[in-house]
Amino acid sequence: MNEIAVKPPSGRGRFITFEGGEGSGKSTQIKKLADRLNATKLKTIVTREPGGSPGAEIMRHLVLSGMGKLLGPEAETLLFAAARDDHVHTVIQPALNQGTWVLCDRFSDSTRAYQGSLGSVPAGIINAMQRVTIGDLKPDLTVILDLPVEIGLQRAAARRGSAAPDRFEGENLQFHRNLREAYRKIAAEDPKRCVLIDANSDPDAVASRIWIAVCDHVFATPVPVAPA
Ligand code: T5A
Repeated sequence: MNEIAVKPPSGRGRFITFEGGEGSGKSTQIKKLADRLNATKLKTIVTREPGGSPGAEIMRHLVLSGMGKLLGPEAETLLFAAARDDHVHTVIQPALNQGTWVLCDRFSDSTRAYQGSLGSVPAGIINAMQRVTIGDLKPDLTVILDLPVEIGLQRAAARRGSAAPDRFEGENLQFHRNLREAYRKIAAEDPKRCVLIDANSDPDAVASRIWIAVCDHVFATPVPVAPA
């Protein structure tokens, strides 16, 4: 594909988030997209949640160790929100203001899916936390990677090796099936922002699908064709 044929938009940076179940390939695909955007000379950073800033990385350790679970679903949600608040204000918003594109591995849809749909935290509480932490900030595009949960969990287990599963990887199969459905619902409810990508193919094929979505939703140009 002729990457340089894409004319980068100017002004504020664009905000693209990646979502999906465990082992769905978010980290792999975010790196591929960053490489592709860098080839268009766009300044791009890759970050993640929970984490992405020094303060939020401390919270990441707390929640993924399972300590947040002991406090109950609402308090655990507050920990994710506190991490997001620091990340948004110290990393994401300043970068966007400077014209940098921000690719983020998980964002507020993770809270909606994991703590809302699966953790039964009421939508009113999640919305209130969101107003405080992210205000009007909304991704320009959210890529939701979709694949059978058994495959995602196998990939995550193979990558983990002999290390113990983290707080959410250790949940049962039904939890992960419900999670997949929660993400499909999020995609269906907000089709302007979200694109559901079939992630059950080799990494390059998945990357091509994501690139088409980026061209369509963010660049608002047709996918560049390979030169003759
Ligand atoms: N969380 C997070 C909440 O509950 N609420 C919140 O608000 C937020 C922000 C974060 C956890 O926190 C929870 C959700 C999560 O449980 P994490 O450690 O950041 O945990 O992990 P995850 O985000 O879940 O991501 P994973 O590390 O599990 O997987 P990825 O990033 O989706 O997948 P990736 O790219 O690392 O790939 C996994 C393996 O599969 C291979 C890779 O090489 C790798 O070995 N792979 C493929 N193999 C075959 N075909 C492909 N297409 C492949 N793509 C990747």
